[in-house]
Amino acid sequence: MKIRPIHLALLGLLTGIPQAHAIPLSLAFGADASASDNGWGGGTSKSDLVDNMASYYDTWAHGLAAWYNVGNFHVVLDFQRDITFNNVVAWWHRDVNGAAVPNVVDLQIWNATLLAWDTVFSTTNAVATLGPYDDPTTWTSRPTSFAFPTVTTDRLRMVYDTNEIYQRSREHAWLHEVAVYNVNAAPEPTSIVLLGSGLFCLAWAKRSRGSRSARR
Ligand SMILES: [Ca+2]
Repeated sequence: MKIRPIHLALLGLLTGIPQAHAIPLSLAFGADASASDNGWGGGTSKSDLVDNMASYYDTWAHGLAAWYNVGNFHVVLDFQRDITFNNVVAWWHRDVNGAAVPNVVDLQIWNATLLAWDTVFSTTNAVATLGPYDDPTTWTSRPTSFAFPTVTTDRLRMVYDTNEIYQRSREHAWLHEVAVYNVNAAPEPTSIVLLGSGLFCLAWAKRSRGSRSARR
């Protein structure tokens, strides 16, 4: 019997295997993550911030939670190499209507000459960019997306104001992921070769079909 997607879906239902969602592959996947502190409660895992997962299926206890009203909280991602990017997507644990999402966010990159952080993006209205839950059936999160002119760096720091959250909603923020992307980047040479090969095959197939039709 030929295995079709419907068979896999039925197998998943019968065996209780969750259908894991996958966010686009982050350039920060596997980076070294550190933070202002070690988090608290179920949110004490810095490595969860760079595992390319916005939802979890085994337990609620994932990600990094900042305590209430402790001023600026920050997360540092050390990529261990220079990477180029222009978009950061922060995923916030099970937020309801932005109550536990910061409005005041700065993104900074490391300036190795001045030995200081350069701010490349600032907002006081991050909740306005809040997107839908990644997977509402499980321990999930919602994204805020920040776009800025393209930068190249080996370290990113995201700073957010916990006081602003507390004053607005008496909540605290809890990150599931800090994903990094280079949006609209020029395709890699390998992609161009693959695309070229695909176009050649398509043209060849069309020509073959045309020849067969002509012979009929
Ligand atoms: Ca994660």
